[in-house]
Amino acid sequence: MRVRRNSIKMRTIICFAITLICVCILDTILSHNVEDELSTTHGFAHKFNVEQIYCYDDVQLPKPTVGLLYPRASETREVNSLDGVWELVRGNASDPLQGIREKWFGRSLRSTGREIIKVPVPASYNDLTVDQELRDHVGTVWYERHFFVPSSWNMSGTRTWIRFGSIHYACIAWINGQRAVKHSFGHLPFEVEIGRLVKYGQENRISIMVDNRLSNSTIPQGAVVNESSDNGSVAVQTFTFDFFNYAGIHRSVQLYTTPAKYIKDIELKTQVNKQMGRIDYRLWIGNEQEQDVSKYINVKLLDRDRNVVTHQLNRNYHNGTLLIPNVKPWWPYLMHPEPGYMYTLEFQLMAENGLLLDSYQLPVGIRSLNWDNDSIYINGQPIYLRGFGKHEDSDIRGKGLDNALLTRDFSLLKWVGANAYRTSHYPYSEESMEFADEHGIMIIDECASVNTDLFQPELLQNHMSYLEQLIHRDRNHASVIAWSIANEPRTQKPEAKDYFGKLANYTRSIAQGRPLTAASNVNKPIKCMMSAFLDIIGFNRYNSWYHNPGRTDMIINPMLEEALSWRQLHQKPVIVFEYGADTLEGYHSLPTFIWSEEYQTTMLSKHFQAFDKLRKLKWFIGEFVWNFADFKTEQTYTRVGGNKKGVFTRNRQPKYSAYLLRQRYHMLAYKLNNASLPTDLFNYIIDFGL
Ligand code: GCB
Repeated sequence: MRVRRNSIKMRTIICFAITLICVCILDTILSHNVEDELSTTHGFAHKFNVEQIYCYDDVQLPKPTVGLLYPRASETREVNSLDGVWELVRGNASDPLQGIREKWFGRSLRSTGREIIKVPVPASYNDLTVDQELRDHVGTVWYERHFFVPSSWNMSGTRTWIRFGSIHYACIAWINGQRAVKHSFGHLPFEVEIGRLVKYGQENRISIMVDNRLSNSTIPQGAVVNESSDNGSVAVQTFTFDFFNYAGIHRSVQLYTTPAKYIKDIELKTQVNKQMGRIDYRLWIGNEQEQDVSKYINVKLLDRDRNVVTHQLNRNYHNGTLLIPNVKPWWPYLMHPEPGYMYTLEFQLMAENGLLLDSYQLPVGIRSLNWDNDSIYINGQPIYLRGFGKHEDSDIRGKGLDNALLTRDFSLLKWVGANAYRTSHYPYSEESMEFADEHGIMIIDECASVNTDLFQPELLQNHMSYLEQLIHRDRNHASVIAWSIANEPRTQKPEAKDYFGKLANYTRSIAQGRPLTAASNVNKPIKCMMSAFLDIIGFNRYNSWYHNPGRTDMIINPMLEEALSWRQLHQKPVIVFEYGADTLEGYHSLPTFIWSEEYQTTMLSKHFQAFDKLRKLKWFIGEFVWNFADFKTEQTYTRVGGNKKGVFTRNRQPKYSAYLLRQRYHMLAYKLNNASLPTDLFNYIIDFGL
C-alpha cells in the first residue's frame, strides 16, 4: 500500500516537473522573456541608460523564404476563404499559457466553459465589443471555427494549404487538435500544407492562440509590466510607439490547393528602355525531386484587356526573359496619362505530353527603377514624392483588412493628388499593395521596427528576418520604390552604429533593386548612427508642433537648415517623412491657434514654402504629411481620442487643410509632369474682365 502511495507521489512529482518544463519551453517558444519583462518598471526603453556593448558575431542570417504566392484560383488551383464569423475566448491575463496547458486546442472552445464571443475575421478584436477588458487585453486569446474541405480536394496529386495574411503578434494554429503552424511578427503572411491534418468531405476544427505581448526582442519592441491596480496586480503592455496595439486575425485566412508538382514561387525584375520592356523571371518548382514529368513552361503576357502580347515556351523552367516591344510602362499617378498600367503574367507548367501541370497568374507592372545621389528615377525620369504617412486603422475594425476602406483611401489619395505613401509603421495588406500597383501610387515599404531602443543581438536577428519576409512578400510590386528599415530608432545611441551597419548590409544584399531608407528623428543629423548606411535620407520633424508649438513663424528656416545639413553630411537624396499638427475637426480659430483647422492649414502652407526652396536643389525628393487620417493611439493626455494629425478624419472626410494640400499636390503634378488639373481645384470667385 505504502509502495503504491509512494509511486503515486513519485508520478505526481514527475508529472508536475514535466508540466513545469513544458510551460518553460512554451514560454521560450513564444519568445517572451517574462522575467525580463517583469523586472522592467517603466516599460522598455528605459531599462538601460548606459551604453551597451553588444556583439553580433553569432547573429545568423535568415533562411530565404520560398513560397507564399498570393492564393489565386486557376485551371489547376482552388481557393476557399475561411473569413467570416469565428468564435473567440479571452485567456486569463495573469496566465496566458493556461490554454496550452489545458489543451484547449484539443476540444471545442465551448467545452472550456469560458465566455464565447462571436467575432469577424478579418478584424482586430479590441474594439468589436463594449468590453474594456477585451479592448485592453494583454496576453493570449483563442480563435476557433469549423470548416469543410471539399472531398474533391482529396486526390493524389493535390496539395491542401492554409495561408494567413497576418495575425498580430505571435500565434500557434492547430487543426483538429494537431499543431499546424507557429508564426511571430504581425503584418506578414505565413502558410503551411495541411493535407495530413484535415478530414476531406467532413467537418474540421481550427484553433488559433494569438498572443499580443511585445518584448525587447519583438518587432516592434515593448514590455509587459505588472502594475498594482484597485483589483491587485495587473499585466500592462508598455511601448513608446504612437498607435494602438491592435491584435487578432487581421487579414484573410484562406485554404487553397496546388498540384503535387507546382509553381512554388516567382520572382520578377522589370526594365524599360525606350519602347522596349523586359521581364526577367525566376521560378521555384515545388516537389521538383518527384519523377520529372514537367518539361517546359508556357509564359504568356496579357494586357489589361486580356489580349496576349507576348508568348514564350521555355524548356528551362527555372528562369527566363521576356521582351515586350511597344511596352506600356508602369507610371506613377499624374506622371503619365495612363498610370499604374498592369499586365498579367501567366505561367503554365507543362508535361512533355502537353498536359497542364500547374498554372498561376501574377499581375505585373513593367518599369525601371534607379537611384543615384540626387534622386530616384522611374523609367529614367526623376520623381518627386507627394504623399503621406498612413496607418491601417479604422473605427471598430482596428487594423482588420477592409476592402471598402481601401477603395475609399485610394479614391482620396487620388482626389488630393498624392502619388506616394509610406507604410508607416509596418507592412500593409497584400490587397493594399495591389491597389497601389493599379492606381500608380508609389510605396515606401516599411518594416515594423518603431522606436527601437535596445539593440540586442536577438533583436537584430528578428529585425533581419522581418525584413527578409517583407522583401520576399513585396518584391514583385511595381509600386514599391524603397524599403524603410525602421522608424525613429534611438540612433543617437552609439550601439546603433554596429546594429544598423549589420542590418543595412544584410538588407542591401536582398533588396531586389530598391534603395534603403528609414525615418530618423535625432535632433542633429551628425548624431544619427544609422543614416550613413542608407541610400535615401528620411527625417521626421514637427516644427510648430513638438518644436515651438503655436509658432508658425518658426517653420521655414529650421526646415531648410535641417534638410541642408542632412544633405551636407551624406550627399544623398533627402525626403521629409513626417511633419504635421494635431487638428480637431470642427475647431476653428482666427487668428490661428494650435489644434484648429486654420492652424493645420497655415502650418502646411509654411512647410510648402520651405519645400519649394529645397526643391530647387534637386536632391530634395519628397514631402509626406503626417498623417493621412486620424488614428487610434493608447490613452494619454496628449491625445484626444487618438492622434489627430490626419488631413482626413478617421471616417475619411476632409479637414479644411485637405483642400489646400490638394491644390499643392495637383499643382506640383502640373508643374513637374504637365498633368492636367481637376476642374474643381479652385472655386469660382470673380471674372476680372467684367
Ligand atoms: C512621430 C512618429 C509617429 C507619431 C508622430 C506624432 O515622429 O513617427 O508614429 O504618430 O510622430 O504624431 O507624434
